Amino acid sequence: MTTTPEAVRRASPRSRRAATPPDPAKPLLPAAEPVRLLDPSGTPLRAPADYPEPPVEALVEMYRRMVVGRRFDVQATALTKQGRLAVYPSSRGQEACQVGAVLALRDTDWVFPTYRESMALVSRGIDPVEVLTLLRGDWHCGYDPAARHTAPQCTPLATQCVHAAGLAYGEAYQGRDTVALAFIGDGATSEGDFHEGVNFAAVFKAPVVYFVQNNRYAISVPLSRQTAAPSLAYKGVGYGVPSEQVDGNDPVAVLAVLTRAVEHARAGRGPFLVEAHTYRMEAHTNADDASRYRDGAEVEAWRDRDPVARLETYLRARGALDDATVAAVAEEAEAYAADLRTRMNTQPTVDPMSLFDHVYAEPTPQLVEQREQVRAELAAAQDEEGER
Ligand SMILES: Cc1ncc(C[n+]2csc(CCOP(=O)(O)OP(=O)(O)O)c2C)c(N)n1
Ligand SMILES: [Mg+2]
Repeated sequence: MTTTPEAVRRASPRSRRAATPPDPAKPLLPAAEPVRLLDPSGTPLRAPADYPEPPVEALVEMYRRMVVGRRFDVQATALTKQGRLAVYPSSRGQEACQVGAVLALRDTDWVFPTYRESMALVSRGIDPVEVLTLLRGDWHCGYDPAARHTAPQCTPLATQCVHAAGLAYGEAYQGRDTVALAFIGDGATSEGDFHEGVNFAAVFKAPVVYFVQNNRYAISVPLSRQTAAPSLAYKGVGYGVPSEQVDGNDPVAVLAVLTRAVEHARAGRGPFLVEAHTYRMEAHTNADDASRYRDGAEVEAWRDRDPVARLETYLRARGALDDATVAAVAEEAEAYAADLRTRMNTQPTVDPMSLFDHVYAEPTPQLVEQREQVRAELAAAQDEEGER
């Protein structure tokens, strides 16, 4: 049989197509643009098929928790100025992420927070005084992690990523359908522990949601000096982890995307990575001056994308929120802040000697020596006080 050039030309496109294997990375890839269900003014956009809009009651509850959470955050910052808190990392501007993560989970699921997540923890129902215990300078995290299914707030960057992978693997191994959600910042995705945690979770199909809050800064380091990745969500794909990016100041989209990510993990399909594009409105902590490394125009531009106002506008337009409810929520937030103020305005009673407890099961000789030194210094100070 002779093959004419014409026959080859006609046959080749199809055979070439048939020979191209499907791209295995494609199902893992995030959307080209962050998922968005509301525009910055609060006007609804068409929900993508993968991310149906959450029920309206959940969104009203989200609004309530975001308002209370913001008021808590403002109060905590004020407490640092009054000397009642040693340090406070604000999450103002990140309310949709803080509350959305909590609402996407069950109470029996585990949260692995960083120092930035106080708002998420109070939104989980943990007593705010307990949440602020560590930031007040105590040696313990204030709440019972096992009872609240919430790990202590992690200051060593990204270490919570491996803790979450281990816990989630253990839960699945014991036949429970618990999901672990690990918060992580943009800067911390450059840490080895982030990569080790995501890789372990992927290989062993641990039910973890890695939730990257990309607030565009790691203290003073801007995102452009942190990574050359097109989006932090692409960091999951290299480990075989399906990943998504979402507008982190769009509360409806955040809840929709995280709900799907949690469902994916709970169904036994392994970890999921979500990157939320958001912005830290305040300085890194009260000890930082953000005006030294970012200009006011940038901050103002993000003020226009405020997540609380965005959700309020949307819910009012839908008829799901009225003046009376808005006023009642504001009143609840004020009462919450007043109660926190009162309880934080007391001098905590701490025994300096407790510094040495719980360090080791058997104290080292150095620790014993240091303990004796502190005991002697305290006794001498007390004698001096008595003589005056
Ligand atoms: C292992 C480690 N290295 C450095 C630090 C100091 N540090 C504290 S916060 C921070 C920036 C982290 O930025 P990012 O991950 O974006 O989180 P954000 O503070 O913006 O929420 C750094 C470098 C640390 N806590 N731990
Ligand atoms: Mg950051």
